[in-house]
Amino acid sequence: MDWGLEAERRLIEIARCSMSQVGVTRLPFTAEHAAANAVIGDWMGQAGLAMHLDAAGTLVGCKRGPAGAPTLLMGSHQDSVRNGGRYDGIMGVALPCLALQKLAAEGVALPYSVEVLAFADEEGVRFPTALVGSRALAGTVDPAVFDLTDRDGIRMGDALDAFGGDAANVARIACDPAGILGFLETHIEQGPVLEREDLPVGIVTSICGIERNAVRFTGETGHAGTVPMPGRKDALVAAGRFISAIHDEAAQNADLRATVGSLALHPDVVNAIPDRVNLTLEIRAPEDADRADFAAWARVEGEKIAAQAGLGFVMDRTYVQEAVPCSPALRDTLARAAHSNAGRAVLLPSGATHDASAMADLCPVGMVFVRCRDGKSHSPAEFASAADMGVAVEVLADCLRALAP
Ligand code: HGY
Ligand code: MN
Ligand code: MN
Repeated sequence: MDWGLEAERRLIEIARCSMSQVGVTRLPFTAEHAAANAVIGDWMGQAGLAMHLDAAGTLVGCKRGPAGAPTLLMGSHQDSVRNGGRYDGIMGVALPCLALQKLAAEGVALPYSVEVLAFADEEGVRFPTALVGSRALAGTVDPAVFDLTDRDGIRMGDALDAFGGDAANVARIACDPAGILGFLETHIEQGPVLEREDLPVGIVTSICGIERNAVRFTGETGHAGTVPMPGRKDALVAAGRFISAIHDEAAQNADLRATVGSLALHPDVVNAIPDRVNLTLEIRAPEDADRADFAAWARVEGEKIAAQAGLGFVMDRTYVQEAVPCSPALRDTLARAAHSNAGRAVLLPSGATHDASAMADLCPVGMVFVRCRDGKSHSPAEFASAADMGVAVEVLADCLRALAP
């Protein structure tokens, strides 16, 4: 079998489980998610895995090893952003299934159990939270998240229960770390490094830390034609100065990313001065200290800009995830497999977050990146080649053979 071509065929097929015609939109606990799980169930069946849906809505494919042997966890998320690509997340479900199918076809019996996990919700697009499936296995889910609602006011707990999960008993699926060998995630790189290195795969060293802040500037509205320019308390002008300062300051640190991804103003009419601006400030960095320092600087800068114009300023952190180092042992095993299949192994940090970020609270984690055309992701233009995915399947298979309990 050409494992890369089969991966491409499978990802084209499952991309049809989408609310959108342009790109992939597959949100958790929806009809599209159910349709995708039917396809994933077929992949798992072909790999000889027994399937079940766990309380957090994760589709679990399991192959038992010798009695008492530990379990290696693999997988990624089935959900996407709106109008996203057909590789982000779901590639990390397809490729482990193919690697296990390949090993079975070669008669390889692994000395440990294996589970492939198709997590329901990593992106946090439908509900304002993320990583519910991986956090459930790590035992770190805050039960309050099940009361969060989507745009239609549907509670995440109700959506999960209606889908076949069991929000009230999610705590029961937390894994015992003693029985887990580790978690291996395969993911499209979503960046330009492997293309620049002209390599099909790379091995991840660490996953960035991330925090999200809700920021508000408060001024005074007034008639656009009668209020003189001097002395205006224009919230949007202050927010604009803040956003420019954020961009210029973040550019001083090559590893740090700061993004104002959403903004809303009030009263948002053509002939009135904005008196309120709400925006989100997301900060990411491989080092948590750099992220914290930048957030502290941003707060002082926002207060200074607001004070200069006599405006109010509020900055509240709404989400934080610490930076996660990958396991050196898993990293080195993956690097050896990458070296033997691609001739060279490049190590790189991940600027995107992943389910591995949450699984690191449970067990050692390792990640394989697959080359991403033009570094484009969270877009219909996202693309990984069949040949590169074929190399990734070989890397996974070699890593599985090399791992010992
Ligand atoms: O935002 C991220 O890094 C991930 O794609 N959820
Ligand atoms: Mn994503
Ligand atoms: Mn992803």
